[in-house]
Amino acid sequence: MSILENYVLDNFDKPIRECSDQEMYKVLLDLVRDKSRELPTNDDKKKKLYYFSAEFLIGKLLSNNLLNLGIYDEVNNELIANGKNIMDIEQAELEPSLGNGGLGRLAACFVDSITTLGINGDGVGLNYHFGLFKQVFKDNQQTQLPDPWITEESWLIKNEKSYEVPFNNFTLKSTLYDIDVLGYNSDTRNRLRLFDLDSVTSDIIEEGTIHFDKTNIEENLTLFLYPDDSDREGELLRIFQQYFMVSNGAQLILDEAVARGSNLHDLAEYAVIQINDTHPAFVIPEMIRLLTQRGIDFDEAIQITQTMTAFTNHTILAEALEKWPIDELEQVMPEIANIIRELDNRKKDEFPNNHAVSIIDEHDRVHMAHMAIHYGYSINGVAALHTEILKNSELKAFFDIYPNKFINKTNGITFRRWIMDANKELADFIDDLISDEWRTSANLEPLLDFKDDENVITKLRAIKFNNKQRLSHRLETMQDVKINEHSIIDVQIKRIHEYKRQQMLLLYIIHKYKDIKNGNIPKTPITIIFGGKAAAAYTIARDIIHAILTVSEIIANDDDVNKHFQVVMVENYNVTHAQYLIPATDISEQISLASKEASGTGNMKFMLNGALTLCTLDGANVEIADLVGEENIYIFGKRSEEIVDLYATNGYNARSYYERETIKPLVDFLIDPKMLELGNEDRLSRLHSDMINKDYFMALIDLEEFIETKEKVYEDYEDHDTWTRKTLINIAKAGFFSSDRTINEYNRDIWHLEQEIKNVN
Ligand code: RUG
Repeated sequence: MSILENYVLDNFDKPIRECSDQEMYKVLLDLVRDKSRELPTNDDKKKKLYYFSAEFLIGKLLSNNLLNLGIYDEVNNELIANGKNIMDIEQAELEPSLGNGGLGRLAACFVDSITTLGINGDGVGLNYHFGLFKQVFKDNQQTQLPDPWITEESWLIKNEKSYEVPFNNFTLKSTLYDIDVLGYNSDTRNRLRLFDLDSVTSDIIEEGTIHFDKTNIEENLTLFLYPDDSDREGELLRIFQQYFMVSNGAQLILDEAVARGSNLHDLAEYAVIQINDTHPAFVIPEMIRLLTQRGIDFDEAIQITQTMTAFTNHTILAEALEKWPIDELEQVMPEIANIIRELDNRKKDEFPNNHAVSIIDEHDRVHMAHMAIHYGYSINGVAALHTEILKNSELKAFFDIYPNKFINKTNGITFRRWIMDANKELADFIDDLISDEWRTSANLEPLLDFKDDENVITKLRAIKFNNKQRLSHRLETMQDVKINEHSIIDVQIKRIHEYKRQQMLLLYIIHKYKDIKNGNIPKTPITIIFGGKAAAAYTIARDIIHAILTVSEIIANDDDVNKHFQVVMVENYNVTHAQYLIPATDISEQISLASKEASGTGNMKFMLNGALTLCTLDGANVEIADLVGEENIYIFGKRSEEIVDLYATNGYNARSYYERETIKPLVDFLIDPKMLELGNEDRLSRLHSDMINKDYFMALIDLEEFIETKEKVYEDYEDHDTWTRKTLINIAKAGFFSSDRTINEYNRDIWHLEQEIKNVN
């Protein structure tokens, strides 16, 4: 009997051919769940990693799990033989809304690699019912709606475990849901452990909004990821969420460690915690509290916790380095506030007069990162440049006292999702050229042997074109937008943030629009695509989205221009969209203000899929440039040291750039009558004024060089063979960015867990 027949007959009592896509999705879900359950967890191994993260942006799981189980081809062939298309079936799967951006996607790549390498490690987080939000465009503006994703047919499996979390005036009892995490050809599985609350209900959300009563903790706790924290109630809710997550996680750790034989004094031999960004940092005082509750002396509890806790920093932006008022912690969890005071007192005694390393500052705010650095044994940045900036400027005061705690771990991406699943045609072609050994080793360097092979170059171009067609089809069905499959596809997809400088690309678009109006027609048509969400309370980011959508409408309506130039903003950008966009892209926009992007991971995905990077020397772009060489990447803009210096000396004046004759007309276009006719005057004038008077992330400083470099990139594209040869070199050099390499390094240098010996690049 074939792999699917039994399942289909059991479920629906009819042949595959007669099942709907929805029914086939159910069949495949059952099949994958059964196969996963046959795999043992790693519980027989003594020590275990707990990767604590507020976000796990896992994306759809069906294809990925089939791939990891090694049955994708068998299933796919049977589907094809019965007139079914797996891509259509996958439409039935809702993408879990458990993350926001790079931080959450990194966590998802990591759990995949952890399992692939046979490491005993689970992810610990929360089960948000409505995710961050669903982005809907209305009148060229972003609106936010709940993004429900949990149905009978999601991957969540209810677990019996439940813990009590003691808040100030009440206790909440959790429910635990697991999602199995499969590794590539792995004979064990791990899990995402997502804590939830049965009493949470959507009834309290105001219809058509993401607003709800923020004080009703029992009913709202796990509704949304990052609920609006622009007022005190919102801050308190975030603290409730964070404490709920870590208290459950810490209780789980103790339970499991004791079950495996720990006497708690030796807990660090049984468990290691990785704190992903500051959101889970309360796990430190909570673990200390739980250990003392179980009879361990306070000093020893601190020491045990410290030897088992490591911290990853993902940003140098002050706004994202959380600081919570101590009185708010007192209101939510007084015992934890007391422990934090004690932890702070000890460090104030140890480092008198060194205010920069206080946990509680002079405004009575708790610096979560400071607590994690003092009371953890390791702190890592996520790209070489980022770690250097941490050591030399942002966290210098800590580096001076704990030089040995600092370590770099450059991010990575799982090749299972980002090429084997997202770009099957390219993956298969690579197999043909260099055998499929790269699928486990991530070593793509043998591709370099083909860089002068005309057939290979031609085939790479054909694959890119097919991926453009696939993208075009998707945009047409999802958003009713038709793009030109023969155009240059130029893409910036990431959270909308001023430091990422979507507004700088927008100014380029205005330049190009004017240029085409003046008769300078591009040789090949150009399509610029944006994707990304702006935090609901981040006004300027929402203004930027509005300006992009308004300019794109002007261009679309202009018959002098629209044949040559198109601007699209993908609605509700998510992992699934990324899987279509990235393989189709020619130009990867990585244009953050140098020093501000900790790493970036989209940059790695694009490179792996044969896009050329247009970038500043920021985050992991620096490492991409080192790998591919200057002739295979496009670099522009001020360097990180100059920018750090400008901030230190207050040396940037936006207006002096604005006054330049090349720049003024571009910025002023934001309030051109054409724009005001279609757009919202408040939003456009606010953005206009901000760019002239503030421009905190210096979009104008690099604008002229950016325009120049972009023109050079488009010109270079015209030499198709040279361009494609460069893309091949990029693909061949992408192996370093496999998350298997990253996780191998975390394990070697930080976690020290049992690992299967795998051939990791
Ligand atoms: O902005 C950073 C990215 O540069 C990085 O690649 C990613 C994963 O390390 O984390 C992103 N990040 C940082 N997302 N949220 C934060 C706030 O701390």
